[in-house]
Amino acid sequence: MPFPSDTNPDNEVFALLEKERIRQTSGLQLIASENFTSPAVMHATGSILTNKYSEGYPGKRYYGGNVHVDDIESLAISRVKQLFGAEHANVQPHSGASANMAVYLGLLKPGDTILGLSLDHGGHLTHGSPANASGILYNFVSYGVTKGDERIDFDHMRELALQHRPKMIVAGTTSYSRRLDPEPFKAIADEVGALLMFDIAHLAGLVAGGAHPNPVPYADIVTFTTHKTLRGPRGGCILSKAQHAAAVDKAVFPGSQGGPLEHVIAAKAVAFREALDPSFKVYAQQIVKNASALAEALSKEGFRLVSGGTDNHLMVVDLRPFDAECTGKVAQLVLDEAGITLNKNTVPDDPRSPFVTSGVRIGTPSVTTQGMTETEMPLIANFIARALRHREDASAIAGIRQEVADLCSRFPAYPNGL
Ligand code: DSN
Repeated sequence: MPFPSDTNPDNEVFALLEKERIRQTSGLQLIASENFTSPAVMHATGSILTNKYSEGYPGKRYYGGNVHVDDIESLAISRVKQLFGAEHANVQPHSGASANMAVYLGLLKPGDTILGLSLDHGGHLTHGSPANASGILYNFVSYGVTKGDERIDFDHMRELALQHRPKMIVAGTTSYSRRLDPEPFKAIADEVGALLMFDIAHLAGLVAGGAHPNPVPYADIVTFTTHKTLRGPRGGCILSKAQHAAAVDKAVFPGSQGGPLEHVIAAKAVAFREALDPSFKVYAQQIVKNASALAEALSKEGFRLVSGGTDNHLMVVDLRPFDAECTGKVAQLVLDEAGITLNKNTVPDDPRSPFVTSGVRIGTPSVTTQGMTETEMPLIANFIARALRHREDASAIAGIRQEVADLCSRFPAYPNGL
């Protein structure tokens, strides 16, 4: 029986997909949590595995026909364990949020106390935001960054840990530009007898490529997404010490998820193999070099970098010294018009709401995948500065958009097409 789309193609959806392909490849993608994944990863994501149900784990499935699925999931598990040196891996979480919630479910009880970095100082919704299930179900206490150097305030965090005796400490960030050394987190967790969870959603590719310290030897649990610096498909993953393996697996399935997305798990396996390739180390180092160069160039253009700069793939830019009237919301809209995609972001203790903000977050994973280096970063900083200075001038913005497109055409994300 033919599929309806065989004879009546869905031009509506596919025309929109084509527009999105053009948007992604003709503009600068500077969202720190995005990347261009490889054609091989996309191929696996769009593969025949989308047809298959496979609740359970390799060798212990509820449905038949999982012989090849078992091999694929086992491959993903063994590759990711090798990549990070982990004792146990669960590759089924649909996302980073699902991974984090499964960890809390598996290792804690509702109402337990957890320490997490506050959202407006660079943490994540699932690190205890009152708007998120993590903050609704668990007693999160937030630590933050210092007012002076805008780096994690470990003295205050230790005081909070001694005062609240958390069951778990969550280390991990979404908009924090500095190294996250595992040792101080581990020391405080050990002092108060707390479990240590590291959420390296943003940093996974840098850790895999050796450009950032690996928390796996220190932490009870490490969670991450596979689609950011790691450059895989959209999805999540949990690594743990062997002693937590059964609790983690039970919390993912049947605790919080049903059928795993085996097409995405196949794509994760492909991405893990790519990250094991020696060239990935070069890529990870280049992301960091590009971020440093971009931060320096933005400073020269008059922007203030939160914490003064970056050690990783991203920077948070405080727009106020550049132009007190230019909010993050306005900057995001203007830069969109100029073909530069980034996101508004609060700065620490931002007087403006998260819908308006005083800053933007900028990341270099995507432009680095395109092959840009330190040479191109001052150009990008200049596009951003000029667009924001001339934000009322439509022809100036159109001109910058063309310059952006010209730059991107010299660095195609997919030189062999898609
Ligand atoms: N949305 C992700 C980010 O942009 O950092 C976090 O989940």
